[in-house]
Amino acid sequence: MRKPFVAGNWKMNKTAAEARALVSEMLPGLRAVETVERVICPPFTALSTVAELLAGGPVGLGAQNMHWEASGAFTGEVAPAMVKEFCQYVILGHSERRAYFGETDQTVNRRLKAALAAGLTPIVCVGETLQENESGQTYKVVSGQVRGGLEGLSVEEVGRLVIAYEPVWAIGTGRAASGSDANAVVDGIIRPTLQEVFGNAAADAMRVLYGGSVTGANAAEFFQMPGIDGALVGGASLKPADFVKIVQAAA
Ligand code: G2H
Repeated sequence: MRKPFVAGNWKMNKTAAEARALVSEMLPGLRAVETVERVICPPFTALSTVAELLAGGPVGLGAQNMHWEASGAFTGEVAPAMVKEFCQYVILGHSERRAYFGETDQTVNRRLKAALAAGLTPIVCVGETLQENESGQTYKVVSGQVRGGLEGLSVEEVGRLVIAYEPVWAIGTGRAASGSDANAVVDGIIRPTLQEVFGNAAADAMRVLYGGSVTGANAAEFFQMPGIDGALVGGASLKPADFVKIVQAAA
């Protein structure tokens, strides 16, 4: 009942010219997997180029962040309407934004409200660090990120977003969580928190992705889990054969 969802987070990789070549290579394979909602999230500077390649097709386009203000004196920032001009999706609160750029649950919440108001589908990232995991704080941290990030949203708004669970210790390290570890957080922390705050139906309907060193070789292990509805893919989304394989595994 929850449509599988796979998004590729290119992070700070690929010029517009390189993006054109990469998307052209993976597009036929991505187009073919109709039962999966599939999304590519290149850097801002490649959005216009990639939007042209995806126009009118089934593959969605997302940005990797955006500001909450509509316009004004915010040097270096990108506004919701600027993202919406090219994209249908936006990643918010990625752990790299939290760790390196001061992102907090409060700023994620502001971005999230602005993204929903702009008609974008937000992909909201949550996840604990290694130190938090090892000191038994996973419940507190992840549940707190869900509560804080989604604070003040209506049930209808919660129905228009996707959550990505990305344990920070598994990101870009080649050390993926196990499928059952990830599922334990998704169905043992994230959905119960949603249930408490927004009710049963909202918790059941929420698509929750796993992210962190997902590859063509390990994707199926996550997609077999009852609570995991797809993946947010970093490194492997830059490899056409691997990314198409991950999307196929989600079908
Ligand atoms: C987690 C993920 C994509 P990777 O950041 O958001 O990246 O798959 O490279 O661990």
